[in-house]
Amino acid sequence: MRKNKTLGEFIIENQAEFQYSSGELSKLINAIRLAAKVVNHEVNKAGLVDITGSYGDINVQGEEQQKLDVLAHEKFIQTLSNREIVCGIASEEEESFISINSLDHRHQNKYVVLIDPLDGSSNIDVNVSVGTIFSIYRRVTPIGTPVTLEDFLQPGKNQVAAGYVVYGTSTMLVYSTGHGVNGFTLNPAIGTFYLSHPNMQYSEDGNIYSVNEGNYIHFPQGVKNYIKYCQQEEGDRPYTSRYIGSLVSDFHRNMIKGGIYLYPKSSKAPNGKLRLLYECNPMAFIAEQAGGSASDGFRRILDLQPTELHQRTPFFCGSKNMVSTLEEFMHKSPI
Ligand code: P6P
Repeated sequence: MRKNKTLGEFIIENQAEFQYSSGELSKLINAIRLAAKVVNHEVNKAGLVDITGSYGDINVQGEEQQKLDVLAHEKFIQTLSNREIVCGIASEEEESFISINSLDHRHQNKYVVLIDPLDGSSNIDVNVSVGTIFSIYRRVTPIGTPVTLEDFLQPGKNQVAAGYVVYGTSTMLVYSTGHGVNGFTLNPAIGTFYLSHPNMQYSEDGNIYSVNEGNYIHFPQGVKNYIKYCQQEEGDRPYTSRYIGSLVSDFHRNMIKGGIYLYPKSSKAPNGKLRLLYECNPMAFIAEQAGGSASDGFRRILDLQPTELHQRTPFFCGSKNMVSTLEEFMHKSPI
């Protein structure tokens, strides 16, 4: 596949692959592309303009809302709302979903989008990369009726597309529509994304493990045993520990170099910290499309049936053989 193809060219060339085609995917990805460029501009100048620091508001997660969180949320909502294809949006920054009616007020739009507008935003003030994560489904309730919660509470295997933007040393848009994973790098001078990482693949094995070891004593025994396994001298172990504290960045590095990301449940976070619908499901979709896997320690993430918009799940994701080894440790010590 020719590198340096622009994202726009790529979308047009691959539009037919999107089973619900008729250009709707193009509009969706173009909306995300536009919002990503706007957010990238704001993130890159955050240190210069006093728009970082706490917004003073507290979001539904009970966390201080960084101003850029709010800005990113608003930009994605705005660009996704006026494309006549989205009937509803759920965001980490909003307690309930946002219903979007078609211009003819006949609820003709077919897709719902779930989004974490700026994941890892606590890293903004220390100039560490952050990301946007998005997940796209076709609605399941009848077209012509208002969108309902049921349209959002679909298992991750129903996703028609998912992706992330990583605002790092360079800004990249990485996404999949179910036909592999491709990465596009933004040339900020001209505001164009270019295909830089065609057909991204997780290696079956890796030697990087990513976990916040500060929580070690709170982890389930199976996770503790896996971490000790990673640290033993044998074969290509001890592995390397790399943890940025930004899911998108840790995931992206591990997909390129091989590795596993772990966010277990703990006595402090009995269901884990990460959100199933707009963090784990999209990242799991991309991982599987790239030949990796994603589990809650016992079950495939994409098979989980959601019951709440902001529900959390333990999350283990990356190189297939590393995730299955982790699962073996969890099965041996299931509590
Ligand atoms: P901790 C950021 O808040 C986030 O949701 C992920 O991006 C990141 O991997 C994780 O939480 C970091 O959490 O508890 O290790 O600081």
